[in-house]
Amino acid sequence: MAEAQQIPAQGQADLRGFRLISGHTIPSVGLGTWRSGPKASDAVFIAITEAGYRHVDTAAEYGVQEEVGHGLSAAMQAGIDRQDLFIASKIWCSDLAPDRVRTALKTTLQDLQLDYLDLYLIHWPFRLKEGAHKPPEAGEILDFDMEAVWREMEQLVKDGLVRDIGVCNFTLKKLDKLLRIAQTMPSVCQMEMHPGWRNDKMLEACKKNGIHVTAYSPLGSQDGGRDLIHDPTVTEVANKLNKTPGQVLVRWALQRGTSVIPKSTNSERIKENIQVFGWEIPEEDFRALNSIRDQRRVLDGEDIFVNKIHGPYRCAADLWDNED
Ligand code: NDP
Ligand code: 1BO
Repeated sequence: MAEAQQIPAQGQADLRGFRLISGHTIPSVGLGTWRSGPKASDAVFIAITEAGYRHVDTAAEYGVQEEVGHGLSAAMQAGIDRQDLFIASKIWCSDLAPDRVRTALKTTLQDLQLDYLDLYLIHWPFRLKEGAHKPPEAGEILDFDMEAVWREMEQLVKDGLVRDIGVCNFTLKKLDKLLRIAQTMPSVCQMEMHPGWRNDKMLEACKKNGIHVTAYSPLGSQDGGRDLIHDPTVTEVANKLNKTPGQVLVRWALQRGTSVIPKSTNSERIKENIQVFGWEIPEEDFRALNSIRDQRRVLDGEDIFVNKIHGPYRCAADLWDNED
């Protein structure tokens, strides 16, 4: 069985883990599971038992929580302690109403075969009617009462069902609103981040407020994403350091102080993506990666939340509060 990627007691010195505002530690490299399909079970098992991952990222909306649960359960039967794992999931937009939060979490826990989550995130800050179309039809975007939903998330922490709570896909404006109403601080903000979309403004705002950032789609995502693996700057740095482009992209995220959740269902690439410790990207190469032009999101949410005619969001910029 693979050694865990041990988190040193002194914290984040070697970037294997980051201390959250709650005092808990998030392992810096996690396995993403979006679009992993039926392969999610094996991927999770291999990641934990052979590659040394201790952090898995999933979501109700990914439709793979049962498979992830099988993988986790098999890993625990093989001798991994639950307390050594960090499992994150997300509440979907159709459950963003105070009276639905606890039921949504309970379903997630049941699917994952767990009795608590390490991290529960608001997947997107928009409420959808149950069964909403993609893109939404008129009337399928409902009012999102952020304060009432956050109170319910806070209660999950108090009840020991969730260790930390957080958000994804927030803007400065929405973060500011949340910080004004929160009694329990968001520990984590998960956002798209890679050298093709650095999103420095949000990273700075989170750091200023003690909120840890997890970088999603670190390789440029999949199925119509951006091919950062073959980006000339990334491949040049990888060749120079004798690392793979995937490793350079994951390490870049760590050196920015973010945890990172590359998705793979391929056992070789799962192992490759966590071989990012004990070496670093030198300053000049880090700067080169930070200079990649054509900064743009891969996942702007338009397909899920924009109705160009009826609104309330008529274009992607509306979703991001015109901050990009
Ligand atoms: P990634 O940026 O992680 O890229 C995944 C793609 O890269 C897959 O096609 C994968 O294929 C391929 N790949 C993996 N490793 C390598 C490698 N070393 N070399 C070459 N190709 C590789 O995409 P995601 O968008 O999936 O983001 C990662 C995770 O972040 C998600 O799975 C999800 O958990 C989370 N996420 C969260 C979001 C949110 O709204 N909060 C939004 C989007 C993602 P293969 O599997 O065949 O290896
Ligand atoms: C549909 C959800 C986007 C990936 O998290």
